[in-house]
Amino acid sequence: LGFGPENISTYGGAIDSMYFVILALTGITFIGVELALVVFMIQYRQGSGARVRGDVEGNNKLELLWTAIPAGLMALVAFGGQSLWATIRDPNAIPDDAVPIEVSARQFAWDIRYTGPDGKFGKTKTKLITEENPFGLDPEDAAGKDDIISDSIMCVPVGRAVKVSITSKDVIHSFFLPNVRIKQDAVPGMTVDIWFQVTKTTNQALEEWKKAKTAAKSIEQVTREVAMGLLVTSAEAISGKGEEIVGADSLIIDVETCQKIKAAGVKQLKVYPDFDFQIVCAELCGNAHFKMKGTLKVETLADFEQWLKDNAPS
Ligand SMILES: [Cu+2]
Repeated sequence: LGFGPENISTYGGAIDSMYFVILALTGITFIGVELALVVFMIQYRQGSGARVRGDVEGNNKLELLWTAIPAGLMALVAFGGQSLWATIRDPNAIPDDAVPIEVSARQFAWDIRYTGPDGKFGKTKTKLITEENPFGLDPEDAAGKDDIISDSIMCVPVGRAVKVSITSKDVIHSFFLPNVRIKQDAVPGMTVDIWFQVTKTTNQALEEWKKAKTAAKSIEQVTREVAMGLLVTSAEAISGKGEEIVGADSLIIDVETCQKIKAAGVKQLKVYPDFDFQIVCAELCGNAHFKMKGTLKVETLADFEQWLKDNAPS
């Protein structure tokens, strides 16, 4: 319904709808109450001569009504959201075939662990935790030999459920995937499981976004924006020649490239800034909290398996 960033999770749409219903209920109530306040302020302002008539001690009917209506609305919201809450947060609702992933938060990054080919996480010991061994993997345990550890990049397969077990090594953080509509506190000494399933890959989202949202800009404007720090990772020429420069894959366009593009005769182009789904920390956790970001890479199952292989311990 247009709140927040694009939804890419199976249950995100239901959360957005519920968000809208609650916003509508509370919004209408807010406007009604504020309007009544303003009307009474004007009506009974000093010097208006207006006086409250009769007894203001109490009106049982009115009091019953304004207690019953909010209570009813609250109950409606609570019961209406119950099944959605259960789908998302009931540990028994986590699909059995979900890909297991562990997340351990620290100031100011996310350590992420996969089981590796054996499907088992190796044993860990808190006292073995170091910068090089962020999970404290026990070298004695064979199950841990193939565990894959990634710093702040979480790769997940599209269309498959993923189970994430979240904890923290230092202070309370909050693991937040805005596009997936999931947020869970990362608490030291405690592990909480969440799950989600993503409906489109990063590449699909990027292609759709390119089609829908990108307007052509003049080469002069692009040069200015790049000079000011916009990171452009691909572009498309609209008029003039220069396809060979602009069309190159995984090209980072800097001011110098802009000048080349201009010299080649391109007057207008569409530029595509760097695009990724983000992992953010939603709990003020220290002085670099704002930098505590990660990347959620959504790949096809084949590319996900390739990513695991590429990141396997050597
Ligand atoms: Cu944090």
